[in-house]
Amino acid sequence: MKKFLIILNAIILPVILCACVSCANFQSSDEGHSLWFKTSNTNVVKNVDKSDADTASLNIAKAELKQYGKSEDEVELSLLSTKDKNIGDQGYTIDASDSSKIKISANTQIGLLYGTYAYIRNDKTGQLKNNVVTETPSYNNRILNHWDNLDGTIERGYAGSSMWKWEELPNKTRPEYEEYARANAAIGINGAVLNNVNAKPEILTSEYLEKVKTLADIFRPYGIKVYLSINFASPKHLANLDTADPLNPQVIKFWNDKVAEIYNYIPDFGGFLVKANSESQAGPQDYGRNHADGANMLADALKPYGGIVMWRAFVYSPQSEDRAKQAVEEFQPLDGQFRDNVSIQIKNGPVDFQPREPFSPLFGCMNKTNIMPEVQITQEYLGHSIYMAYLHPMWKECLDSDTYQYGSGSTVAAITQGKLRQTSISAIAGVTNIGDNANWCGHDLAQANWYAYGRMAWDTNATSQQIVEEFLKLAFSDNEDFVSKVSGMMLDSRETIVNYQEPYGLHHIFEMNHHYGPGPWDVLSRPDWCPSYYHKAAADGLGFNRASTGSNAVSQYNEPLKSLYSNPETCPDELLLWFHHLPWNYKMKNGETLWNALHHKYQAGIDSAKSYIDTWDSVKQYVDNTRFNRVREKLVRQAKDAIWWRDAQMLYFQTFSNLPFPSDVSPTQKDLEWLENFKLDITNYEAPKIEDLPDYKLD
Ligand code: GCW
Repeated sequence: MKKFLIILNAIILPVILCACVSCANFQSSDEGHSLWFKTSNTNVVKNVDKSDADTASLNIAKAELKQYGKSEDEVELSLLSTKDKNIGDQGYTIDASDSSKIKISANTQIGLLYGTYAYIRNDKTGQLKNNVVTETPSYNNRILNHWDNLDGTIERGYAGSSMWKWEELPNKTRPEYEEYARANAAIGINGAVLNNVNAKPEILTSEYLEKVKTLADIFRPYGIKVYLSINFASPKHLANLDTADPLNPQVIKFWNDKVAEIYNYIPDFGGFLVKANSESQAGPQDYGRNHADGANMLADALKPYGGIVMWRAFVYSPQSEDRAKQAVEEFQPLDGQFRDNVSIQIKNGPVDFQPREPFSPLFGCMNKTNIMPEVQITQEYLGHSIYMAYLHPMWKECLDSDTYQYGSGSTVAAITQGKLRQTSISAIAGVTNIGDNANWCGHDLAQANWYAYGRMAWDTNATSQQIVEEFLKLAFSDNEDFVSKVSGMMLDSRETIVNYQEPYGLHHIFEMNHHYGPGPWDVLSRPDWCPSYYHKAAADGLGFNRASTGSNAVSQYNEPLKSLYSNPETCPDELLLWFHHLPWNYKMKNGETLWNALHHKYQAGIDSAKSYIDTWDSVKQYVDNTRFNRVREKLVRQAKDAIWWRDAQMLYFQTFSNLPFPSDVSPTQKDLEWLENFKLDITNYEAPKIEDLPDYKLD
C-alpha cells in the first residue's frame, strides 16, 4: 500500500497537476505576490553576493539574466571604461542588432541593472527590436512617498498595514524588503521616503535611525536611496528646545548635528521631505518665518553630504477665499529664495488629488526654483482598493499640460525636468499604494499603478496604453485577447470614475471622514473641508466660480489658458464646474441643459462600470481563480457604487434644481434621507468592507 502511494505521489500526481494547469490555460501566480515577475519561480534572485558594495548591483544584474535563462554568451553586460556622455549615470544602451548576442552597456553598475531589467521586460513583452537603443530617465530622482506611520498604520493606505515592521527592525528583516527593492528597481524607482509626511519626531531618534539604516542597506544594491519625512518641531520634541525657529542658532545646531548623525548611519541618505504649516503641522510660519527660511535651514545642513529637501506646496487655510489659489499665493513670491538643493513638491492639481483637476498653476509661475510633481498612487479619492482605476492617464494629463510659461510647449513635464530653464534637481514623487497585503496593493489591478508610476517617472513619453499592456503581459497573461480586453477597460477606468463620481469638474464631494463614497451634504468644523465649499449647489446653479467675477483663480494661469478657462463657452467641458457656477438650465456645448448633461454623465459612468464585469468574465480563462474572483467581486461592488454615487449626488442636487430626472436614466434605488443617514465606520487608513456598503442591485 505504502509503495503504491509513493508511486502515486511520484508519478501520477505531478502528471495530473500538470494536465490541470495546462488545460486551465493560466499562468501560475502566488496570489499576485510576484508582481511583474510572474514567470520567475522566486521573488528575489538567489545566490547573489550583495555584501561587496562595489559589485553588488552588477551581481544582481547577472543573477537576473541567469534566472531568466540567459548565459553570458547570449547577453553580455559591459561597464564602459570610457564614459559615454549620452548615457549619463543611470542610463544604458541595449544593442540587440545581433539577436544571438545582446550587448548591454552602461557607465555605471546601476545603469547595467536598469538595462538588464529593460532587456528582460522588452523580451518578455515582445518589444525587443533588432537595433541599438539608448535610454536615460526623464527624472533623475524617481521617488515613492510612503505615508506609513510608526505604529504600523498607513494614512490613506488600503492594502493592509505598513510593510516596515519597526518593532522587529533592526534585528529581524523580512524577505519582502528585498522583494520591494527589486520590484522598484525593475521599473526604475530609485528613492523611497519611508514615513508619513505627517511625521512623528521619533523617526529621527538613534533607535529609529538604526532601523532605517537596516532598510537602506537592503535597498542600496537595487539603487534605492532612503529619505525621511521630518517633523519641523523635532528640536522641541527631541532636544527639549523651546523653539523650532529656523533662524535660531540652537535649532540650526540641532539640525546640523542630526544630519551628521544620519549620514553616519546612511552615507548615501537622500534627504528630507517636509510638510510644514499645512493641516496643523508645525512650520517656520509659527515663528514668523517663511517657507524659504525653513527649507533653506534644512538644506544647509544637508548640503555638505549631497542631500536634498523636498518641501511640499500643499498648504491651505480656512481663511482663504479659495483653497485652490493658496499654493501660488504663498510660494510664488518666494521664487528665487530657495537653495539649489531644495525642490518644491507640488501636487498635480491645485486642491487635492481629485479624480480630475486642472494642473496646479504653481507649475507655470516659478522661474528660479526647483519644482517637482507629486502624484497619488494610493486611491484616496478613487475608491480606495475597491475600484479598478488605472491612473496613468490622469498623471499624464498633468505632465502633458501646457503651462505656456515660456510660450507654447512649456509642459509640466518639460518644466519639472529642467528642459526649459536651468534646474539643479530633477525629481518626481508618488504617494504609494503599498502595504503588507500578500498582493501588495489590495486590488490586484492596482499593482498597475505602482508599475505605471515607475515607468512614467523613467519615461514620461511612454503612453498609458504601452504601459498597461506591459503590466498585463508581465503580471497576468500575454494572450492577445486578454491584453486587448483588459487594457481597454483599464484605460477607460479613470474617466468612468470621473463620470459617476464628479463629472464636469465637480470635486471634493466625498464623505469627508474617509473619502470613500458620496457626501455632498456633509457639514464639518472647517468650511474648506465641506463638500458644499466646492460644489456650491444652490437654487441658481452648481459649480465654483473661479472666473474674474468669482475667486479669480483663473488669473493664476498663463495666457491663453486664463482666457480659455475664464469663459464657460471656451472652458473645456471636463473643467466647467471647476471654474464656473452655472444655472441648472445652462446650455452645454452638446445642446443639453446642465441638469440633463449631468444625469447623462452619471449614467455613462454607471453603464461603463457595469460593462467591466462582462469584460472581466470574458477573460476568465486567462486568469487564475484567486485573482479572477477577487477582482470580480470588486468590479461588482464598483458598479453598485456608481449607482450609489449617482443617487446621492443627483437626489441632493435636485433639492436645489427642483427639476425631474430625465426619462432615459436608470431609476434611483435609495432615497435622499436614507443616503444622508448612511454612515461608514472606517478610519483614514482602511478601505471599507464590501459587506458594509449600501445594498444596491445590478440588473
Ligand atoms: O489628501 C490629503 C489627505 C491627508 C494627507 C494630505 C497631505 C498625509 O486627506 O490624509 O495627509 O492630503 O497630502 O498631506
